Parts: sequence; structure tokens; C-alpha cells
Amino acid sequence: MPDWVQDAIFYQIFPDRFCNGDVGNDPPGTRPWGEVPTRESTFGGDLLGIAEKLDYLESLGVTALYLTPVFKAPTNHKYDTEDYFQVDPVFGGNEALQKLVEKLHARGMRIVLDGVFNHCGERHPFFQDVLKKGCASPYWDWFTIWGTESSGNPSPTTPAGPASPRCPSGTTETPKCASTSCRWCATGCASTR
Ligand SMILES: [Ca+2]
Repeated sequence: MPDWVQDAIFYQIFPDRFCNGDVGNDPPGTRPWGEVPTRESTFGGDLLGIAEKLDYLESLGVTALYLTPVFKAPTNHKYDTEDYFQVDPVFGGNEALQKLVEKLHARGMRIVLDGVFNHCGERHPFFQDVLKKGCASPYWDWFTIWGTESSGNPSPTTPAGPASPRCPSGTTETPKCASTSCRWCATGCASTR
């Protein structure tokens, strides 16, 4: 664990629900701000909105942000990641993350991303390749699959794995996981989970 974490004051943010900085990127069906949320509802929060609240966060004594997943995914929580190299456009895309990082660094603040590299969404191309090719897929061993056939409707893998059947469980013991984490740290993010 890096030394700076010992004294850091983290503020965890669920981006869809924190602040809507750009109504132009709101997903279809976005609900009015302040409405009682449901499990699936979206409110249009994004990374520009977080950047607009940095004065407020700094006034609280916050020194580091910890964001729940921001990569492209169909749900509001984005734990069902489809593309680990693309910040979801509804959050402002990669450019918005880069600008947020720069604004945080200007204040001496850090950011940690919840990479959730231990599983992905069922739409992820590697899992789709497994569905298509079965054991012949080069990604077969990247997922936790019991038996000899994969399913487009994977079962939950709790307690050790994700609870959602939309999130097939995988392994982090792959070079791709390490390189993906490095890619985002290279943008200035302090770390990934
Ligand atoms: Ca928005």
C-alpha cells in the first residue's frame, strides 16, 4: 500500500447520482434530479459534474476520490463492464476523466478507479468470444466456468464472485488485467481496485 494512502481522506462517488454537469450526455430515460431512485434508474451524473464540485469536496477535507466503475457498460452502476479502455460516454468519455484528473492534481488531490477487473459484463468481447467458440476460445481460461459449456446467462458466483448473473466472473491473473490497470494509471490515476 503506498504511503500517501495512510493519511488520505477518501470520498466515494457513484457518478450517476452525484452531480449532472452536462445534460447533453444524459442517457435515454434519465430521471429528474431529486426523484426517488430505483435500482435501474439513471440521473445523468457525470465526471464534469464531479469536477464542478471540487471546491465543495476540498472544503470537506477530502484528499482523494474513489469512483465506482466508470467504464462503458449498459447499467447505471457499470460493474458489468463492456470496454475497460473507454470511459462511458454518459460520464463524458475518456476526455472527461483526463480533465478531472488534471483538475484534481492541480489541487494536490488524487483519484482511484474501481476497475473491477475480477469480472466483466456479459457484453464484453472476450466473454462473447467464449460464448461463440466455447473451449476453443483463447479467453476460455480467463473466466470461471464450471463444466465444458459457457452460457449467455451465467449463474451468480457468490460468495466469492459477483452476485449478478450479468457479470461473468473471471480471473485477474492475466497480462491483460495488468496492462489495463497500467493504462489508466498512466493517465494520472493514483491506482485501480
Ligand atoms: Ca450528464
